[in-house]
Amino acid sequence: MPMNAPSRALIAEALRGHGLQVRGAWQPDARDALPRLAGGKVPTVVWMVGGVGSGLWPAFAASSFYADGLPDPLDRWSRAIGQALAQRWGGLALFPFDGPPYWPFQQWAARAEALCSSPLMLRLHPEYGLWHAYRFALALPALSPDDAPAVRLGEPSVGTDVCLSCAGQPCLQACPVQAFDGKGYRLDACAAHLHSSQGRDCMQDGCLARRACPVGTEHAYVQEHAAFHMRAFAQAH
Ligand code: B12
Repeated sequence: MPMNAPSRALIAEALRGHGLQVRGAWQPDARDALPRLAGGKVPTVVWMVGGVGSGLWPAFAASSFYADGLPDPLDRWSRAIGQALAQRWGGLALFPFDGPPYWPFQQWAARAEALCSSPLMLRLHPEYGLWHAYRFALALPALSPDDAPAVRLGEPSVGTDVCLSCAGQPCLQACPVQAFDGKGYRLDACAAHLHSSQGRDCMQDGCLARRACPVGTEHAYVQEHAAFHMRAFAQAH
């Protein structure tokens, strides 16, 4: 098998020590306007890589990136891992935080596995709920023959919209400043709250609206991980 066609199992193995997971794959076409790979090759498959729950937290928190005091440690940690794997397999790593313009990670993610939109505008996974996010995508020149029949490639998201049938939609009731109305997100209201003393709960334990979702609560971020994201978010806004 060519070195540039790692199987899903091999990619998963390379990610395990970092606490990251393969989140499915999709097959790009010209409309996706992806960059060419080394040697002018067109990418054949894009593997989505992300974190589920706080799976990445122990590895990231133990890394030099977390401790070095420089800005954006999680993004720099992701870039180091993504670029090393891309180089190993003759591909390219694409990152959710490179932009604007940003790569449409949420649309890509829905092509790789079954997800639905949520009133919080985060994608909801049937098992992990809102407790998952993406660290990079690996665009590779070839798909391993081991995977061809097994991976979900470019199918539209299926399944019922879990949020539409959710009784009471607690996520929309939980935000102390009504930052969400199911159609938009009032970033200013959210950020002002986080900077006030009333925002301590969200800052310490994570967004109250996200925590109100009844799906996948066993995957909720551990306190340190939640606080890390909230701090990064509040510092930027
Ligand atoms: C810009 C951005 C933001 C901005 C949003 C500004 C705005 N109103 O658009 C700000 C800074 C507010 C933000 C905040 C957060 N974000 Co953000 N953000 C992004 C980023 C970098 C780019 C989005 C974008 O413009 N994409 C370009 C368009 C073309 O791509 P797209 O796939 O079509 O994405 C859009 C649509 O899918 C749409 N959308 C998604 N769901 C729904 C649902 C409805 C009803 C509607 C109308 C639209 C809609 O929103 C997306 C952005 O406009 C993405 C990473 C990425 N590259 O996608 C993360 C991303 C969307 N964010 C993410 C997260 C986790 C957060 C935070 C929770 C972070 C935190 N504090 O922990 C917060 C909270 C936001 C919230 N609750 O809504 C995750 C979501 C993971 C998931 N499960 O879906 C992403 C994918 C990053 C990642 N590494 O995984 N974010």
